[in-house]
Amino acid sequence: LAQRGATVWLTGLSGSGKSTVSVALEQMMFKKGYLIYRLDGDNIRFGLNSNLGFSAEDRKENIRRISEVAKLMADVGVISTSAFISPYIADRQVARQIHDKAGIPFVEVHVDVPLEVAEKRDPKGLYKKARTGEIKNFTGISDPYEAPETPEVRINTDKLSVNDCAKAILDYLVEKGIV
Ligand code: GGZ
Repeated sequence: LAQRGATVWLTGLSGSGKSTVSVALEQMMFKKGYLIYRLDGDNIRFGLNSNLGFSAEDRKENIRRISEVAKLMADVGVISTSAFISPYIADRQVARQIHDKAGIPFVEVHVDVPLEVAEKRDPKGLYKKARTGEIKNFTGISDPYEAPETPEVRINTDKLSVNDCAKAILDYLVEKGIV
C-alpha cells in the first residue's frame, strides 16, 4: 500500500449530516485511489455493537469498540471514517488516546449544525418521537451533546454543500500530510 492509515472521526447530532458527508468523502478519496472504509450505524450498530443501546454506558462502549476497530484498520493502512454522534467529550478523548498511543493520525471533525436545523430535517422522524417521549434519551432533546471545543475541522452542512464539506476534510488531510 502506498498510503498510511488514519481515522477521520465525525461527531455531531442525529441529522447533522455525518453519514452523508462521509459517503461523499469516501467517494472523493476512492476516486483518487485511496483505500477507505466507512464505519457507521448501518455496519456497526447492526453488527458488532448490536447488543448496545443508548445509555451513557452503552454509548461509551459503542465508541470504545469503534475506536479499536478504526485503529485496527489503520494498522493495515486503511483510512477509515467514523460517523457516530459520539456525544461525550470523555468518550471521544478515549478514541483519540487509542490512536495517539498507536501513532495513528486522528482527525476530529465537528459536523456542526444548530439543533433546530437537525430537528427540522428529521429524516427518520426520530426527533418527533423524542419530543413526544416515545424515544427516551435522545441526543439534543433529552440527552446531552457535548460539542468539541477544538476539533481539527469544523463543517457546517447548513452553510456548505455536502461536497464542499467533504472537500474541506480532504484539504485538511492533504495540508497536514496525512494523505
Ligand atoms: C440518539 C438515536 C437514539 C437516541 C436511536 N439518541 O439519525 P440516526 O438515528 O440514523 O442516527 C442516530 C443513531 C445514533 O447512533 P450512534 O451510534 O451514532 O450514537 S452514539 O455515538 O451516541 O453511541 C439515530 C439513532 O441511532 N438513535 N436512538 N436515543 N440517536
